[in-house]
Amino acid sequence: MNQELFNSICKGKRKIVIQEVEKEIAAGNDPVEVLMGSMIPAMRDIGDKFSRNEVFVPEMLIAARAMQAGLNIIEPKLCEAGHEPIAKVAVGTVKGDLHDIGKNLVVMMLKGAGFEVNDIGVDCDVAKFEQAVEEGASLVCCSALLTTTMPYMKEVVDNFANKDIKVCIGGAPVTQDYCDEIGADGYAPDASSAVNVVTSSLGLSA
Ligand code: B1M
Repeated sequence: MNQELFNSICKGKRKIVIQEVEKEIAAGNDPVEVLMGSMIPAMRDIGDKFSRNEVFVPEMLIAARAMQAGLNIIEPKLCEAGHEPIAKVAVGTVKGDLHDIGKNLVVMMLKGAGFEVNDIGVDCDVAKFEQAVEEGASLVCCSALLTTTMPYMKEVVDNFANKDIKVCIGGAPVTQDYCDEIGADGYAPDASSAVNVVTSSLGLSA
């Protein structure tokens, strides 16, 4: 774990985050390791502090901005693999939900695995997912971070139920049980497993 990177995300020190991520990449360290070992744990830590009322929304926001600055450096490294696009998918955070870091990671991992990804952003209603499908996506990924927005995933699933479009879901409050309950095609607990779930839902070999 890079403690300096972890601390600077927690404290929202964007410039130090950029420096530390650049240092890690220059040293030849695996970007996925940097992400999983230092950056994601920092976001988890800030969330735990928020739960204990030790930090508030502004601190979460500056931590998220610092995290995103680091992700912007990591993204091109993950996508350097240079695969031919294997399928087109769309990824969005559902209606009412503005959390986008996990969604951005899913986008990055899918791109890195060779998918063409339409990132449709946050606060996506069914019409936005529909539009992405009209633009060529054969599978949509829904992200939700709030227990209050998670139920919207069922509306997306129901919308595509009789069409040949797969729906995969994920996000901190989402579980495999919930996936089964609403009839989604797949659930992934993290961005790396999202690649496997999307791949198998589309019937592609890993
Ligand atoms: Co928010 N927030 N937040 N927040 N926030 C949480 C989610 C919370 C758990 C904090 C807490 O209480 N401990 C809590 C939700 C509680 C609940 O619903 N039960 C919460 C709350 C309450 C709120 C507000 C309501 C606070 C308020 O205003 N009073 C508000 C809601 C705004 C809204 O969306 N309408 C709010 C606002 C914000 C900020 C804007 C300040 C900021 C978001 C900034 C941004 O995203 N640009 C923020 C943040 C940063 C967080 C925490 C601290 C971190 C989220 C994060 O980025 N995690 C979060 C606490 C936590 O998660 N522990 C919290 C890191 C990220 C890498 O993980 O997103 O889980 P995650 O994504 C993972 C997996 O879940 C999975 O892969 C990702 C990578 O491995 N995954 C998928 C995600 N989507 C997937 C889709 C897939 C597959 C896998 O498709 C197939």
